[in-house]
Amino acid sequence: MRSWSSPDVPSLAELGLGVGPVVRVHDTATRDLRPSDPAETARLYVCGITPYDATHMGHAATYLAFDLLQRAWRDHGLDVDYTQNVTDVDDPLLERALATGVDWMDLAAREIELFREDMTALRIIPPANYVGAVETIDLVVGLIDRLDQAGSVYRVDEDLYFDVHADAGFGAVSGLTEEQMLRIFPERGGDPDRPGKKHPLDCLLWQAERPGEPSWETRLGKGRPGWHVECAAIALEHLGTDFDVQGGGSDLVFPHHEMSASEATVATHEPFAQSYVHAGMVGFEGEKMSKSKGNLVLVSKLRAAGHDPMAIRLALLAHHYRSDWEWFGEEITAAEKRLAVWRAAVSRTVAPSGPDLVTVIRTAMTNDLDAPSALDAIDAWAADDSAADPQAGRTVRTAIDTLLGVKL
Ligand code: 5CA
Ligand code: ZN
Repeated sequence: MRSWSSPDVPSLAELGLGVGPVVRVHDTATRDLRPSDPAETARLYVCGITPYDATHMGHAATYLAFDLLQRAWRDHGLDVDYTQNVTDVDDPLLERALATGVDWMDLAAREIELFREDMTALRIIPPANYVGAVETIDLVVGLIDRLDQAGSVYRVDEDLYFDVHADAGFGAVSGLTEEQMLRIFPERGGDPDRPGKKHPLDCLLWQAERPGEPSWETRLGKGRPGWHVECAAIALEHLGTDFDVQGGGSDLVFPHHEMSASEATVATHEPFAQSYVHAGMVGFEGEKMSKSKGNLVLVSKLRAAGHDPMAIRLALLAHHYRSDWEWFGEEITAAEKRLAVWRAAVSRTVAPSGPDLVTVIRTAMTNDLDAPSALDAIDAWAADDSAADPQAGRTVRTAIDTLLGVKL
């Protein structure tokens, strides 16, 4: 499906500043920082939205994290091949459509369009391949066939399940014990207690048609794909195996990323991804952000209230992508102040050394995307009126655009 338009990402190398260091990011599977340094092209998959609601600050924070990763890779001289999915048919979407009396396809189309607008406003680099589940049914069927050939598929009533223990490495992404998995699984769409399953953690691959729900006629029968196998099929099709980074919010570590990785590995006999990178969860004043609590902080609402999208972006950048944090309303005011200070600072005719600050920003960003440290360094540079580099304003303005995506 259509992606959104890309922000311009200026090249620091073209300003004579060379390239940035190798990017290191935290890998959930090894619980360590890992260098990510492919030969030419970095391959990235990030789990996209389920389009039943508008983009909130948590979604925005997650997509911003992977935008920063792409900027750091590019600054190191790499191309990036980026795929993101849209879960445009799934239980939460169908439930919301039913509850609000809207056609599920119209609901999805409306929310996807709003998401595109929010991402464009926030200057988030778009995926080259933006792929919906609905347009991927054939790919999913193909992957389920491969899993079946590997002997890892079984039937419960008319539905198809994946035998997670067909993958000897099952559990390697999350590092959770079986007890922990069993606790989390039902909270995140799993059905451990369904009679007929071989193991409680086995996950749904194909759901046979249910009355009143959309379905597709395929050689597996009439039905629709399970969630995890969708992302596995899309990633394998567009990126191949053993791609550089599988990303999303930390709520996806288990079961989603664990299951997708196992399914892909059993089907291909190759690793799914090299690193699994997860953004922390954003809450609201001490609570989980959720529609039912009525406390969603929507990017579109902040924009409509007149807040500069670059201030929204700066407010998000003030938190390390891996930390869980809470949104409090005053953050946007602080970000607006910072934006004004920076805009004035880069407009100075002379300023402290630009290249020195660029080195500090690059070091911070390639050290697990440490945006808060980069912001601190820029604040200090903006407050310093001691030196006299006539090029500094231009250099720093470009670096902030290139590496942090903030247009001053
Ligand atoms: N469609 C699936 C992924 S295949 C899904 O999780 N959709 S979502 O709309 O619920 O979330 C979209 C992305 O935002 C996911 O990467 C998810 O991990 C992330 N996300 C969801 N809620 C939050 C939150 N409160 N804070 C940070 N990231 C979040
Ligand atoms: Zn996904």
